[in-house]
Amino acid sequence: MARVRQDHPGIPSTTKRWDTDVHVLVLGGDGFCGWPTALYLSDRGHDVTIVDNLSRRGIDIELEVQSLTPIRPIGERIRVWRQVSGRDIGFVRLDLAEESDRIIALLREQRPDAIVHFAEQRAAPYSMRSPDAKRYTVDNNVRATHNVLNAMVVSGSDAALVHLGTMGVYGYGWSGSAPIPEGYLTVKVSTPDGDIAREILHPANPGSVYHLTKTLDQLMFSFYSKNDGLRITDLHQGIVWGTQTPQTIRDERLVNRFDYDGDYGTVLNRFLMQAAIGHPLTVHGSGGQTRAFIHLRDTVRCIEIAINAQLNQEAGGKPQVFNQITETHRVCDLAKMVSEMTGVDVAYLPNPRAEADANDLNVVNDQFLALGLRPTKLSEGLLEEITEIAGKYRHRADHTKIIARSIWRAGMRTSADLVAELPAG
Ligand code: NAD
Ligand code: USQ
Repeated sequence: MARVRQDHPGIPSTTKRWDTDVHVLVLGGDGFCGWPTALYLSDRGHDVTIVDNLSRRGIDIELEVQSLTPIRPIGERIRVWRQVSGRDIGFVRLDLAEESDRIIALLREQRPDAIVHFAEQRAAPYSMRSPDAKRYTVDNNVRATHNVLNAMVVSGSDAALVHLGTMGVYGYGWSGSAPIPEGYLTVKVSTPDGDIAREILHPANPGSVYHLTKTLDQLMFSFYSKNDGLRITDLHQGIVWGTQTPQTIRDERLVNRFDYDGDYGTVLNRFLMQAAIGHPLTVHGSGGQTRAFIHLRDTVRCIEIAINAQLNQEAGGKPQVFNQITETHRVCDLAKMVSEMTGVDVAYLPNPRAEADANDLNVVNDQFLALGLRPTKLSEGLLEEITEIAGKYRHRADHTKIIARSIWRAGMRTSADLVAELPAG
């Protein structure tokens, strides 16, 4: 049944074809994934507006660390993009967690066809570093997502909402011979009349307060799609590696951010940066943790594919879930690979996180492949990252920020504690 836009009675929300000049709001469009996505969509002919409160830049100041790459202020980024591409990108500075009325006004004014939601506090270690950081992560992420959903209902928006979720909602205790499905699990329920099959949201098993917020997001999506017929896609994305895309390399002032510190740096990008400065590669524990990965260039393509898929289906179904990953690796194997390419040693450090020392990970990612994604493999991009990004900007690295210090439980020790306990001299 076609849905009718509440403030446009009589205009049925029929399925649309993805086209050029589709109007997209990129929430969190100043961040690591959001900025290259905004440029990619703009380059593809879409009308892009970035919405961001610049909180990530504020956290850099709080942590006294900077992106390895010299990122420019958002206004300059947008001006340079106009110079090199001839295309405008809008920018609205707005806090999605705090300014619900402004979100409603924005949706009424701009009537986007699609909304891509990247705007959350996304670092697991940051979310575990202190009681304040835990509260901030929950308040920011849960309220931001709920405010967006509520604003869509109030403004009568039938935009395709594409949210960046995480593989971590499934946790790392299941897999093995039973592959992780895309969002939903069919279970057998025993009844007196025999077994019946039911499809449920895959059980959530978060490993940090940050991951917990993503599991709460999932429930909000289920409710709002059921109750209000919102069209929602949740992308369960793996760890993103890489830095640049064909758009961000057009001018050095468009360079993407590259986090390497113990809170925000993700494992593979950290290893690439560590190799470039000759720092031993910081494997937590045995390195038997298996995780899913995707290159940033594939992230931006997946967003467009997901919007297209959502716009081409009837509104009102359950949320679509895609596992946005292209390969899985053990942390120790990544370290070995980078070490063999560069000659840098591997250091096995006390693990500051409460996580399984080793796990299998078998993930279904059929939908994106069926929709045309051609993945960038690790083997194609690693060396380029080491030389063109980590090597080029290594002089900007603050070596004191590399070791991860956020601990999951009181009493856990990090390698920084162990070094501090060594006798002087
Ligand atoms: P990021 O921190 O670089 O970017 C997030 C952006 O959102 C920042 O620019 C920040 O200022 C903005 N933001 C945060 N809270 C906001 C608020 N209340 N109002 C307005 N703007 C706000 O993070 P990222 O690495 O680009 O990740 C983007 C999304 O993708 C996140 O939701 C994250 O959970 C998800 N994700 C990231 C990865 C990864 O490896 N980076 C992997 C899987 C999923
Ligand atoms: N790790 C190391 N050494 C390091 C850094 C990390 O061994 O120097 C280990 C961690 O202990 C963990 C694994 O590598 O076992 C992954 O850590 P990570 O920091 O690369 O990734 P994670 O904390 O899971 O978070 C990142 C993003 C998050 C996203 C998630 C996708 O910050 O936004 O949701 O990846 S996923 O892991 O698939 O859930």
